[in-house]
Amino acid sequence: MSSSADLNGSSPGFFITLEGGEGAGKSTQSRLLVERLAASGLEAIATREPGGTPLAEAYRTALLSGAIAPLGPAAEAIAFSAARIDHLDRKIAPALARGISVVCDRFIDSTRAYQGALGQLDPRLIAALERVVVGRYRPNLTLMLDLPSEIGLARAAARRGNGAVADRFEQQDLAFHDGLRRAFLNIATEDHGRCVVIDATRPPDAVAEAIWQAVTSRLLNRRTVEREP
Ligand code: T5A
Repeated sequence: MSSSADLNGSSPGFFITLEGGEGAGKSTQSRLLVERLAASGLEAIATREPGGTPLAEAYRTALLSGAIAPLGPAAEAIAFSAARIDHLDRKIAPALARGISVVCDRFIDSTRAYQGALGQLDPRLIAALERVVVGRYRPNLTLMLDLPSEIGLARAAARRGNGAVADRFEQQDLAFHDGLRRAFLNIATEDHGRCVVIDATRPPDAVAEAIWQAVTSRLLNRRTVEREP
């Protein structure tokens, strides 16, 4: 596994991210995973991007309203990254330093997929932003919640309810969301040491069980083996 949030050090905290298209179930599963980690004796917090701190939530409002969209995908990538700096500095890094696991709904792979692959940004810009912003705080494990775009968009629309307006990214057409799904799957293939693809079409409990198996085999059991004399 690449440089990650202190997996081999003294901190028992893990940095776990959930990624995937709109309505894939990331928020639902973040909450369930934090509960399961707590039940197994690991203190954990759920957080999200963009957001997680007051300043980053202000960026979220601007980004999801579409106010930054006219400036183009480079400006959006920079704004998501600025929000990420505050989120890392004020919430993620301090929690990990205290041995608290962090479960984050979206992180660097969303920038890679939305602004990088679909925004057609130069991969060198995305890589440079990650290097400057994320540094050593690479996730220990990324769970890619995969499902057909139509299902995810229907879930997101049902949750939003009648009359509420879709945000700047949900408003994109189906081809955009299909491309997004491919981009996430490509990331998972390229970075298979960090990523596990989870079939998110199943009921929430079944998805949660698949996630727990991935967390157990990729993180919890591995650490036990690493610490054996
Ligand atoms: N973005 C973000 C970028 O472009 N670049 C970046 O760098 C970052 C960080 C964030 C937007 O910003 C973009 C990507 C996004 O477009 P958001 O509101 O956080 O916006 O959007 P999402 O992350 O897509 O969040 P959603 O809330 O829409 O979807 P979730 O969290 O994946 O799904 P969830 O859990 O809220 O579930 C949606 C509905 O489905 C039901 C739930 O009860 C809920 O009603 N549900 C299920 N139904 C059936 N079966 C299951 N297994 C279900 N799981 C959940």
